[in-house]
Amino acid sequence: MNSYNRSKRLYAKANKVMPGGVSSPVRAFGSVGGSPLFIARGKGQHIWDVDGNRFTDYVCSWGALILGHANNVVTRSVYNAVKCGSSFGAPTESEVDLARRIRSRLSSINKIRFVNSGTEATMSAIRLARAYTKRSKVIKFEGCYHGHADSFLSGSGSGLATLGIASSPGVPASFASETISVPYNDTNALESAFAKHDKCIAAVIVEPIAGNMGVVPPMRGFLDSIRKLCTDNGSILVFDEVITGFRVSMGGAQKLYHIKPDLTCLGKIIGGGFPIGAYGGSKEIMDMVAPSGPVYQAGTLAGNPAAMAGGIATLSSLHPNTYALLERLASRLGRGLRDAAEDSDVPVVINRVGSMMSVFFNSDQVSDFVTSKMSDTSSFKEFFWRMLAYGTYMPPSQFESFFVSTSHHTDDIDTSIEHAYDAMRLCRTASIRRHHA
Ligand code: KE4
Repeated sequence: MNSYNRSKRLYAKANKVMPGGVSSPVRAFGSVGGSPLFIARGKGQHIWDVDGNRFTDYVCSWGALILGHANNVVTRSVYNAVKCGSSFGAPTESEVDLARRIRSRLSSINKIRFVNSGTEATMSAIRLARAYTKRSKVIKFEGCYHGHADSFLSGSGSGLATLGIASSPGVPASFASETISVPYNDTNALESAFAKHDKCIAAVIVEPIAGNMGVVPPMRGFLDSIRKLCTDNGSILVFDEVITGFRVSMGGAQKLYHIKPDLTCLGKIIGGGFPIGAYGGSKEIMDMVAPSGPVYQAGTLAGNPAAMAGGIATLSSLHPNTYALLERLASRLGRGLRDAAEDSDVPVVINRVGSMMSVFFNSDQVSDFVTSKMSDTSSFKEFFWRMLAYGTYMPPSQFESFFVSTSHHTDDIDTSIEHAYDAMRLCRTASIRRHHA
């Protein structure tokens, strides 16, 4: 049995100086209970907590570390960059390099602006879409999460779903009224929203593969219908590819589903584990961004050398066969977890696209936020802690995605699956006990 004593002591200290003892809510283990683990270091597919326990990591910094922890190429590249200075507040060659590498992979991007987080990317993209269309209303989808900007905090996934927060206080009703939430995968609801707000919709922002209500893939035709409705109504289609960008293919979800968005938001992988975000699109739209145009957006550390070096090293390590490897590893994990659940007659649905997946303790298809929230979070919690005890670190929420990196090996996957058989048996027993209590 693992000891988590040092983590517990640190958590008690952390709670005295930081809200919830964490720098981001979903890290606090809110929906699985107990104290969060404090992580001391990571290498490849493994992380070690401050008590010295080693875990196979399927969080991978929420998807940022597609090459695993402390990848040698990334680490060396960032070290060499910061030896020359960490920030100049001036243009650098590496920003041009990374911008050109992204542009060469995402044909919808002619120009790109770097920022410091996915939130900044989506917030800026929506501001730009509103300026370009001279409209104010934005449509998002229930269960999707686009960061914590005021426009996005109603009916959102990720930490809000994890903590059961329907919409955050502090967002004026006047702001919230400009955002319309409709169910994911519901084309009829989207058509109705467009009809109701005729020619007032500045943008539709969507996770082309939802990752923040757990993984929910787009149903056939869903993304095409969004594209057509935006085109027909003169609205901007924003693909939030902060997770999916370079995760599900070299060209992200837009390449996988052959959809050309008007704006794309990126983050996570393009920084190789360093603070980053980006938004990009056509020259016509992007040239509206200051200083080439009037739409203001700025940032002291935007395009900083560390994140640029991390991104360049990461993207230069990704090749078509990378995705074949990730597919083999992730499909093995998904199949194994499903088999382990079936072996104990635990109702589980696995949603997976490439190396992003979720295990829903649910007997029905999970295709939107309503069905996702019908999952048995008590069983997820049981499973989470059993797997943690065995040395498998899963995302501490039913409403997040597992990730596999290129540093995971089949024996890591097989060990996790082996442990899942036992964890599922214990879940089954606990579920029976709960139902008879
Ligand atoms: P950041 O501001 O956290 O860099 O990115 C916001 C964001 C935007 N769009 C999508 C699709 C995202 O998934 C995110 C952030 N993802 C969450 C986890 N699903 C970050 C984890 C956290 O909030 O601590």
